[in-house]
Amino acid sequence: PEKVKARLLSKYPPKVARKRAKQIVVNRVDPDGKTPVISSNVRTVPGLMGQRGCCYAGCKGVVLGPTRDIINITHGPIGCGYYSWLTRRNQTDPDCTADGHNFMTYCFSTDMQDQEIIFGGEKKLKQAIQEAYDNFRPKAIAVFSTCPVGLIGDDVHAVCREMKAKLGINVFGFSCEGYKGVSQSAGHHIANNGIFKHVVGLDDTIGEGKYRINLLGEYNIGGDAFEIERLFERCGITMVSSYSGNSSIDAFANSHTADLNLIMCHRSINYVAEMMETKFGVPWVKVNFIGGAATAKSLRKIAQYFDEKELTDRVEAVIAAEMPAVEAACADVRPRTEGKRAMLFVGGSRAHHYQELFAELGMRTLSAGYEFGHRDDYEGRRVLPDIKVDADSRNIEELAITPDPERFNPRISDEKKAELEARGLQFGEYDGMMPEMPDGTMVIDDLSQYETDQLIKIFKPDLFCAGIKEKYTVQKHGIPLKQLHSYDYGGPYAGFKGAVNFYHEIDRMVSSRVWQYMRAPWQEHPELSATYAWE
Ligand code: CFM
Ligand code: HCA
Repeated sequence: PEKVKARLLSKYPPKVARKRAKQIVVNRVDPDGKTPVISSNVRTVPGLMGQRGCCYAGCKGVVLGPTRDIINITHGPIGCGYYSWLTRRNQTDPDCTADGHNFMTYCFSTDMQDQEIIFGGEKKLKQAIQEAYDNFRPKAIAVFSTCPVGLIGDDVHAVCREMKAKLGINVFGFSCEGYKGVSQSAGHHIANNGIFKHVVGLDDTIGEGKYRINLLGEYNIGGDAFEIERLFERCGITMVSSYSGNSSIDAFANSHTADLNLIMCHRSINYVAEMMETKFGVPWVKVNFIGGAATAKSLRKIAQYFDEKELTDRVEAVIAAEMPAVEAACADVRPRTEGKRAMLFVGGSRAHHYQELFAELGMRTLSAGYEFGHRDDYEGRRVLPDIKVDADSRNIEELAITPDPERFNPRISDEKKAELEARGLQFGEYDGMMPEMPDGTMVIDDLSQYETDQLIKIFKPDLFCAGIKEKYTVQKHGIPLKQLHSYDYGGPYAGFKGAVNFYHEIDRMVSSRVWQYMRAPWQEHPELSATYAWE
């Protein structure tokens, strides 16, 4: 791997190579669980083609887009709204709320033109909010800023305050201009702050259910949340709110009444979990519903927390009833998937979570990395105190949260917490991706297209996992690509049923020779071939 690293860096100018050298790391795991340091959450070198998205994508597209009954208005040129309009395949079930509101099938935008860039866009934004209200009578309207909004100085927050007073519904804005921060990760933070400031805690009603949890960082891509909700229901666990797959604004408003937060995607939502713990006393634990064994383990964690025989028995009964089908499906495909080699370069959590599913299939992960994960997502939260806060991160507001004078209520006593910890339940912890990756594997942050091509040439993996921008270039190398963002029209892959779907999909992909049979035009007609001068 050290040689491969040197080869990846060899074509870069010295300054670029020095920067990338800190983001391309050969994993070493020592017995104390220490990992090498990886540089991450830093600016992409201009000129390198990367995988990342923008701050607006993280705020509107990722965190708030999946909420069905908030009208999300993109204040900006139409392309931003259009790109973030359900391309992520986040599903929802409007029958879950009484009014049946579902605005996700619409794309709301102020469709900013040159006129607004020159004379300002606040007037058009007010009109758009009014028009959305008149047509749909929603409970809430949210406004999302795109790059030009910050550049021309429109005050979306003032417009939202004015329209909130005028219409009498919740109207709030986000300064999530695309260029803020270094990736969509900044947008997650801004979205977390906004939802916490404007929505969480508005409804104190304690609903029914004995075991009341929130599921944080699960976005119902390809129906994942539906499968997890099915399991909760079977186990007798009540989900107060999900953040934010299949979610509604009323559930967010009430979510601080839950007794436990489960964090699926740590990167995108850890801020809400931390703030809810500080203000209301709700503890959080990390879960992972990707993989059969991981799902069973996560359900057991919930049972361990509530520590009541009734729940533990029921969770065990559900696992006993559902695992055999998962194990049978795995045993069926495993002779064909065993020993196959995968690479995963996705977002800020899936490059980690999906390694469990591949391990169940007997597949090896040669190399993996996040687009925009931070050091804690790679190395574990224990490195949080060592992370240097740079100017780009300092630009993102950090809310000062204190315990609520009336509503702060620690859900479990310190003694009980210590007892559960002694029994292995970790609170407020995430160990990150690297401690679970084998020694000598390559961990690469913010992978570039050039590095993608080189890795494929050097390793010839059996499967490459990434997104739509990488898909076709990888297939042109003769390697199948599985989109771990949108799932390529497939899914769900979470929970027990999801694992079975995934096993079959991966069997199909690594057992098919279709991409190797493809011949590019220049391979059949040598006169079309050309070489780059620098190669
Ligand atoms: Fe979390 Fe996500 Fe991901 Fe993410 Fe994303 Fe996504 Fe992703 Mo695409 S919230 S970090 S910003 S798990 S949209 S559902 S697939 S990059 S790995
Ligand atoms: C985003 C959304 C995205 C993009 C996926 C891809 C998603 O980052 O804005 O590049 O294929 O999951 O839809 O991550």
